[in-house]
Amino acid sequence: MKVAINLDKAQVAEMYRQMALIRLFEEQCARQYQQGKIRGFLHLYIGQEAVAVGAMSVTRKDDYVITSYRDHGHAIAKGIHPNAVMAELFGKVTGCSGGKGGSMHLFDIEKRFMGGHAIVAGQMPLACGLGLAIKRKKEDSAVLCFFGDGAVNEGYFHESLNLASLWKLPVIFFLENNMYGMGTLVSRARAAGKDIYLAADAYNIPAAQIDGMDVAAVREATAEALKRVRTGDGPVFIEAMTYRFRGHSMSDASYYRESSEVEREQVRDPIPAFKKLAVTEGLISEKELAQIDKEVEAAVTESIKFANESPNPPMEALFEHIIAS
Ligand SMILES: Cc1ncc(C[n+]2csc(CCOP(=O)(O)OP(=O)(O)O)c2C)c(N)n1
Repeated sequence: MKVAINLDKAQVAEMYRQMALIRLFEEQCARQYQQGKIRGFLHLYIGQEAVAVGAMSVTRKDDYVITSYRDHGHAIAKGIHPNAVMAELFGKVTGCSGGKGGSMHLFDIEKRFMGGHAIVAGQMPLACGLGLAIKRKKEDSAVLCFFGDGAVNEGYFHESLNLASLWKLPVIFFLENNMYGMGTLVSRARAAGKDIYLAADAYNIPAAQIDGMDVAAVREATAEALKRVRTGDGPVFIEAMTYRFRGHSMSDASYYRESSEVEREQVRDPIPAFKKLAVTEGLISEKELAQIDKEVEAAVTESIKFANESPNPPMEALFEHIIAS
């Protein structure tokens, strides 16, 4: 991990708080799922927190974020209250999508969080649409579009990169390479093997590969990318090398990888690594970290209480928000 030298004390505390919050929130999600409180699909982001937190730490409120079904971390980092996320996972009316979206379809228009999309790569053309709207309105906000390594083999990926480059759209294409698309190792699914960021060159898009386990490196790369995107020079592609510590979803027993591989990767866990670095650099004390941990625990406990006590959507809402064609 690089030296977090460019961060001040407040930024370190906030980035640690966000990562710790997302981690604990999701550990509790797994528990709530096992207890039958959360149903349907549940894809945990555990291990990848540095990507969402590092990226979001330099965005503005008027920037858009759009992502895949593995969306809890992005939603919380974009500022959606944990209560509204947990309530959504419980299917309650107080959830950020009114209890009708669930884990894969978190949404909050006010926060400019445009989902939560279950179709692999489906968020990419939508990101281009958002970028086009920004451009037409002559605004200088940006779109951060997160996707996994499985998305890069879809047609949408190529069409989106092509159009975004051609039309100079203000989109950051943020690949979270966690090594697997469900149970398929990236090198088994992609002819060109590793270094996916090189694919952006075919579309004349500047690209970089970064350590996605280093929150400070993610922050720095995003800040750089935002500069270009805001000046109207077109999209940027970032490949963040990361790893998911849990299964693809709750029903995945992870038979496709050795547990020794997971243990080896856990040495790169972004949270203890950032903690250690920040303490060594004198940017935060063990006491301050413990206080943040306490606050995070209280926030997660509160989110479960809130979700438990919230009502289900009313019967009358059954036919609302349905598009018929
Ligand atoms: C178009 C499409 N094809 C297949 C699926 C089934 N599916 C769901 S998740 C997934 C793997 C995607 O992996 P990746 O993009 O690497 O994201 P990750 O799960 O690692 O975050 C697949 C194939 C789908 N949802 N949509």
